[in-house]
Amino acid sequence: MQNVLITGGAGFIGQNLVHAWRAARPADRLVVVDAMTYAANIRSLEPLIADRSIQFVNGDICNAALMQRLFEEHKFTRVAHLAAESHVDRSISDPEAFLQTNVLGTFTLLKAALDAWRTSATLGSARFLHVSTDEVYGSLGFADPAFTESSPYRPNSPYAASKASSDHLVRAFVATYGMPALITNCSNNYGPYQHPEKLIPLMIIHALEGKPLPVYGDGSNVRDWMHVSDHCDALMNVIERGRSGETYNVGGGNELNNRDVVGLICDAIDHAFASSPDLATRFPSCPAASDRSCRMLISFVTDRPGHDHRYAINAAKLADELGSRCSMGFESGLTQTVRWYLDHEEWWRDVTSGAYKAWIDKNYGFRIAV
Ligand code: NAD
Ligand code: TDX
Repeated sequence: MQNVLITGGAGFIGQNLVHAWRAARPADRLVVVDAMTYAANIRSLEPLIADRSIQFVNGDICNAALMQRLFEEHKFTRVAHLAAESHVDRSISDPEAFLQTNVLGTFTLLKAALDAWRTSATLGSARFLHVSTDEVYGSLGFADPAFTESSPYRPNSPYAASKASSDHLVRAFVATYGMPALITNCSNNYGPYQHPEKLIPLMIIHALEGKPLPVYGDGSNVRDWMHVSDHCDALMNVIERGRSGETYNVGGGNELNNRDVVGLICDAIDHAFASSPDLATRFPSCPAASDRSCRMLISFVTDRPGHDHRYAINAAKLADELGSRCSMGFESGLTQTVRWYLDHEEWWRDVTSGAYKAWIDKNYGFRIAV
């Protein structure tokens, strides 16, 4: 039985991890801490909060006194650190929060964990998993080999630079203080509960509403897509079985350019409308409601500044050492994800309209940033 802290547990990957952890390790005590930024959503966690399967704390990882108190109170033996500002476009227009949470927040959490584990003499058995990204390695050319754990760090966006800084802090805590920490660097995730600002949910929702599908530049940028359920399985495996102090790359092995991803989303929606006539009534503005392809909405727009060309992950270390492999193929994962957004219209409408913020304020008293 472990006492587990999951930071950022109300975010996209965090919510999926909380559910996966609860199902896989029912004896563990789970505490979720999340600052409830615009990216957070606790609707899916409500049943677990209500029946006390998890404890939810509305708090900021930059708050050193709170972090210290949580470690004292709960005697955490495992930390899965996911809390972050995560959207590259926001980091370009407003980078400050990225430095605050991703760099200073990670430092504050590391220090609280180290102090608590030193005091209780549990450094030898505790585990701190820092969840990071492939973006720290920068951009690959189309013919370059995939990133390995020894690829040099070359971050290009303020987001990537802030995550790279946090990785270096973790590394420094391992080398300097013997912190029992591990790092994972994962490729692009997709799946249920992803915020509609990210490529896949944004395109699904725009297509359903008949809005343009804004592909940056010429759409040739490549990402390595991974279903969030495979990422969560890998995280639980690494925190328990990974070698302390090591980095593990996590990747989907599904390299696709953005043009192709958006085309596949359009095809999946067209197909869903063809087999479910009620969708045309629910989403009358979608081209598929009048037997046209959603592809007609694809629109090439101004490129993202500093837009990385290609990410690709070599996940051989994770597979060879720990046996973790992706089980979800991209096309079936994407079809399931399109289905999830079709079946959870209220969830994403509440996020995009802001109704969720008002609801959570009324029911929980949390003020969510815009
Ligand atoms: P997300 O933006 O959906 O969720 C982040 C969560 O962190 C939110 O609930 C937010 O409220 C919370 N948070 C932000 N600042 C906080 C603070 N100061 N204190 C406490 N909580 C705070 O992000 P995500 O996509 O779920 O990503 C989770 C982690 O995984 C991040 O560290 C990200 O860098 C990493 N990652 C994401 C991907 C991806 O494709 N989404 C890929 C690789 C790695
Ligand atoms: O409207 C869009 N049009 C578009 O062409 C958006 C939102 C994105 N894009 C492109 C930019 C990227 O090449 O699609 C690709 C994916 O974009 P995002 O969903 O914003 O993801 P990305 O920038 O690749 O970063 C993601 O993967 C790594 C996550 O947001 C990060 O948190 C994670 O670390």
